[in-house]
Amino acid sequence: MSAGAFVRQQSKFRDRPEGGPERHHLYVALACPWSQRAAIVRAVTGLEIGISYAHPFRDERGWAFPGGRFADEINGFAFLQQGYDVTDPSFEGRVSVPVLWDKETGRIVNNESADIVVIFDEWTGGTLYPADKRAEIDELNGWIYEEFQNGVYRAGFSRSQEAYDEAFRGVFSALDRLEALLADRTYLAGDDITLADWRLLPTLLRFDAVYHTHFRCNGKRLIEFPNLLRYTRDLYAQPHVAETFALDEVKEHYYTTHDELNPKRIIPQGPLDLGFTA
Ligand SMILES: N[C@@H](CCC(=O)N[C@@H](CS)C(=O)NCC(=O)O)C(=O)O
Repeated sequence: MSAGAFVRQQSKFRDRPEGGPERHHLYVALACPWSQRAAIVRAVTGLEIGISYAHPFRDERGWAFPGGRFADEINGFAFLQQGYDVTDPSFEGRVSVPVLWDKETGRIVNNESADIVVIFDEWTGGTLYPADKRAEIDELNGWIYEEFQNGVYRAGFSRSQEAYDEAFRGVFSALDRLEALLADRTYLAGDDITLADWRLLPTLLRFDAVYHTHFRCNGKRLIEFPNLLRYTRDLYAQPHVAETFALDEVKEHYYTTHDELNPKRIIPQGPLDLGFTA
């Protein structure tokens, strides 16, 4: 890895839930791609679990619940930090979403989206992560996360030209690889939608509106990849998926929260056509 590379912190809470969904609650920010993964799997499986939405703007106090649509009806937290503090008073890392919360013990069970989507799938019958496809799904998840989904962040938060160049190359080689894969497959692992698809989708939805501009991933736009665009449109049109995509929140979050990248906090008007919403 190059000097000046962005390194994401490891998720701290990785426990398995005790009991079923009714005992739990999900905290997300729809602005956040890792949160949207969890929100999508909750929505498409019809999982009955309560959900609270953090406000898209984040300052040094972290994810907040200022009220209205962005209220925490379960614990009345003003900041998600409070949930981290009661779970582990010695926690000094960054307060991240999504969070799976145990209402009985009053603690965070898990704050890793990759785990949370598997838990949700198990609670709803396990059809999105079938045993015979697991190895293939895991292999896809590995490079897609590394090169593409975390790669856009590494490009955006690079502190050197070299680190940026390396991340940029990874992002576009992953997009080329996905484009080639989708030339003869409907979904990543074949004819059926799996967790690999729902994990990937949030990054594709944000690509042209945010990563292309804000994170300098401007080699090409998503709409220039015909197979990926077809695939994104298909997934976006599945029942309940569009409800989890809050474009205004996404744009507000990225363009107003990262002052080192966009100090004037001006939110771009475009793109006028994302290609998958119509
Ligand atoms: N590995 C975690 C990453 C979650 C994550 O990084 N979330 C971001 C929002 S997109 C966050 O909450 N960051 C808080 C911060 O950096 O202060 C997951 O996938 O659940």
